[in-house]
Amino acid sequence: VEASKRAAATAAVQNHYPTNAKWVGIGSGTTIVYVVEAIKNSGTDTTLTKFVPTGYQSKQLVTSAGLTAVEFDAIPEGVVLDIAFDGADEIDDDLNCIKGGGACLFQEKIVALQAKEFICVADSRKLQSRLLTNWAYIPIEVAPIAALRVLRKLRELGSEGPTVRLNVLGKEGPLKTDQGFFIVDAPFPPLLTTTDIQAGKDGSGKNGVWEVATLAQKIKAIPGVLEVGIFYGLTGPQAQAVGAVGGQKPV
Ligand code: DER
Repeated sequence: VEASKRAAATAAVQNHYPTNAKWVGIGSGTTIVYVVEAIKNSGTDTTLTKFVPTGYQSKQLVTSAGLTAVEFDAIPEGVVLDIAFDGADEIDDDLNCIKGGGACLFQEKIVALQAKEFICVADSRKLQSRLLTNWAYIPIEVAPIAALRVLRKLRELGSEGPTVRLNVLGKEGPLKTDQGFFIVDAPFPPLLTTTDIQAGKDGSGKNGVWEVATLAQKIKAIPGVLEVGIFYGLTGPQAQAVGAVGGQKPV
C-alpha cells in the first residue's frame, strides 16, 4: 500500500505541480507525506514558495521538510493558491470525496477552495463507484455544545448510529480538532451519483438514501455543523485526481 501511495503522489507531482508555483496547499494524512517527498525530490526550487498547511500535522510535515509554511489566515488578500494537494478516504465516479478520516476536513476544505486546482492523491483502494461503499461514514466537524443535537438531526436524516469520535490511546473523551471542535462520524447508505440520478434512482433521503450534494447541504445546514467531510462538485477544471485529467478515472 505504501508503494502505491508513493506512486500516486509521485505521479501527481510530476503531472500537476506547476514549476513556477508560489503558493501550494498541503493536506493531511499519510499519502500527503509522499507528495511533500516528491516535491522535495523534484528538484524544483521551492525557496520562494509558500506552503499552506491544513492543520498541525500538515504544518509539521511542511516545516520538517524545510519548506516555508504560511497559515491560511496569513495569505494576503487576493492571493489564490496555484495548487492544493490532499488525500481522501474515498472517491466516487464523479470525483466527489469523503474526507475527514484525519479530522482536518474544515481546514482542508477552505484550502482546497482557495486553490486554482485541487489534486486529490489516492491509491486505487480509495476509488469506489459510490461514496460510503468501503468507507463507512461521513466525518462532520461540530461545535461541542451542539454535538448531541447534531446526532439527533443526523438520525432524522437516516444515519444509523452516528457517534462523536473519541480519542484513541491516551487522553479519554472526544477528539478535539485544530479548531477545538468535535468530529461526528455519521454512517449512511452509499451516496448516489449523477449517473444514479439520471437512471431514475431517488436520492431525496428515503430510507436514508441520498444523492451526494443533497446530503452534504442538508448536513451543513444543521446548526452547530462547521463543515462536512464531503467534497463535491469539484469535478472538471477545478479538481483532478491523479490521472483524472479531463474526467478520466484516477489511476
Ligand atoms: O482526513 C483526510 O481527509 C485526509 O486527507 C486523510 O484521510 C487521507 O487519508 P490517507 O492517510 O490514506 O492519505
